[in-house]
Amino acid sequence: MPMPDGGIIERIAELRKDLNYHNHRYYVLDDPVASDAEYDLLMRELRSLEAEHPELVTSESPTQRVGAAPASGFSQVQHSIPMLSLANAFNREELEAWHRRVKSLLDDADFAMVCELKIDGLAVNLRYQDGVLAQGATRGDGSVGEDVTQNIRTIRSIPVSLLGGPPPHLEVRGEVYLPIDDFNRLNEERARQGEPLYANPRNTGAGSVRQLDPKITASRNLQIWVYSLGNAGDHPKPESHWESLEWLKELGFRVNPNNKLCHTLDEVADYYDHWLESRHELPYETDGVVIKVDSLAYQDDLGVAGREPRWAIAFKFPAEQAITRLLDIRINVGRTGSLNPYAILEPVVISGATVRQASLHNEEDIHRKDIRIGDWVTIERAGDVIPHVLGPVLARRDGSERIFHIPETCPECGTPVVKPADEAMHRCPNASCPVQFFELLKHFVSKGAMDIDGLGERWCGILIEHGLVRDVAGLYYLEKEQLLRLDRMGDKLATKIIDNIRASKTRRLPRLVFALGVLHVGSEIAELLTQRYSSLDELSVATQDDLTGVAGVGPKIAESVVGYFGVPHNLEVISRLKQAGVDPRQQALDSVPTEDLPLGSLTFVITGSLSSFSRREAEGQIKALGGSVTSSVTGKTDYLVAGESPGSKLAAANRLGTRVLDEAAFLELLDGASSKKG
Ligand code: 1X8
Repeated sequence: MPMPDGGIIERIAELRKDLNYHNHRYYVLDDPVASDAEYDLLMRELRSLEAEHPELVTSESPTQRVGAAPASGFSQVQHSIPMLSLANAFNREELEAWHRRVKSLLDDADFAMVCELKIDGLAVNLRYQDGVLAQGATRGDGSVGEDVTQNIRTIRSIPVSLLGGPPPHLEVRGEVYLPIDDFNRLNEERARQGEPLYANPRNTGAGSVRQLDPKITASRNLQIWVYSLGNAGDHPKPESHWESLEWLKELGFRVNPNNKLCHTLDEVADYYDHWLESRHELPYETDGVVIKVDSLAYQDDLGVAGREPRWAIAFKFPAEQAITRLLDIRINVGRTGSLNPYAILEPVVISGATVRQASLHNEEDIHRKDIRIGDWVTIERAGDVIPHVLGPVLARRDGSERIFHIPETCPECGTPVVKPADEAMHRCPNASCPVQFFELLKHFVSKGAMDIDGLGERWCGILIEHGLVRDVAGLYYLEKEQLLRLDRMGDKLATKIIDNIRASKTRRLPRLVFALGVLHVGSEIAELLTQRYSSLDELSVATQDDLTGVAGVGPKIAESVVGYFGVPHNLEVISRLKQAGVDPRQQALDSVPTEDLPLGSLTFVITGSLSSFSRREAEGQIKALGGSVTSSVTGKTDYLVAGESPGSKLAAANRLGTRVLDEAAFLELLDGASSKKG
């Protein structure tokens, strides 16, 4: 049914208005008036009209929340008004001292205060131009943040166009957070996939906002609480903070309903006490209460001291501790054979979560803190998944407590345990210790090592359990039929695993050296070693003296490498790897002129943090392929490698037109270059 053009434009405008309205009811007010089906119908109609008329698509259309392609980095944003920090109070006395000081600065006037929850999330500044979301930025250092607009756009409780009569220029501030339930679901999923768990909702939420790919941000169900009005241009400001919060609500922002206008310090203290008790009923994490002088004129009078406004204070909740019985200390054997002690606790609830285990560092630390089995101990959960044991409650000892000793033999395989004099950890020296082998196999197939996709933790365990692999070389002798006999293994996955195992045969030598799991040989050291030794054979006959001659390799590493190749079992594994065709070679660096290497004469600058390796490892890889690494971006820089939170170097690169590589592009470049190097 063709409509006249004007009709289409009108219909699109109407659909957007309706969708924004329903969006606000659902995501901001948590009070929907349309069913999901009705909402979907409107969205579908808008999508199809926009598909027919792509020229009518605008960035603030409700269809455009997840449209953006992955970015190569974030550019910097200078905040028009600095984003301040808050002074802290840790007890009632400090709160009273703050109140007295404010009162005296205000010539003894009475003043109202607004109490708000302090959200443990990521502070952002949102800028609206003519009522349309124009920019979302992180706090950064308070003066300069990162432009995360495309990610902010995916957060449904952040309006893309404002309701009512917004001023031409408006900035607001708030805290973006990941709800606790969503955090737990995400971690459950990661546990199923055998991936390492995220530590806490705060870091995970912040990491999600600073994702280069907005699709990942969109998948995280982030939320916002808007807590202050920022730069509003020439628009007349409300008289009080409380009124500005009311106005922000009218404009469509999600403002916390638990905010409270208080007139006395006792009311403030009651608010704090209430939330200290009830904070765990909230679906998000809080770490205190923020108290703000309500009158904006008084706020101006009070001003800022350093980076902290005198008119506000954060009254922090105490760190969450609990006291419980330490029932036992058990050992978990790590990949390199380290014996890691951990505490089994009488279950206790902290921060709304039941805690049954806590980490302990090593025997020495346990003895230094005098922690004994049977002790009552204080444990602390500082926003982390795994709490730690602070120490014993000595007054509660009755003499039945037992001093803990690391066992003399490995609890997994019975091999006598060793403790190198210069290390804190005890180790099981048996490389075929079953638990160690499980950890080693997981490491061997992991991304930074041989990168065998499809072989997650679960399948590693199953392969070992069924005796299909007894050492890492065993992977290369696996046959598809053997895999197909396993429960829940389909043809598609079996094919993928076998293909990926085969593909891993051509990984570069430093990756293989790293994958072997030699104690103290991380990916960076592997890179250094293979700049000198061009094959496993050469490396395996290097002496302690030869090895310490390699820059960056000290006696501890050299001893470990010599020790590794001195174990007959390890030599056998290497020989089986070679037989299976896993024997990468690379020319040693000192025998090839740098300019003949694939990255020869190219200059790199690295900024921000990379997830696959440390800064030094990345440098090592670039140098191994003949490139050079410098610290600042100039006209001579060929590439800027930009990890997460890249900072000012990215801005410089953009200014100079330097090519910018995100982590994925950088990995691709390295892989391409190293295959050329052959
Ligand atoms: C930080 C936070 C503020 C509020 C809530 N959560 C935070 N993390 C609030 O005002 N309700 S204010 C603030 C700051 O000014 N640094």
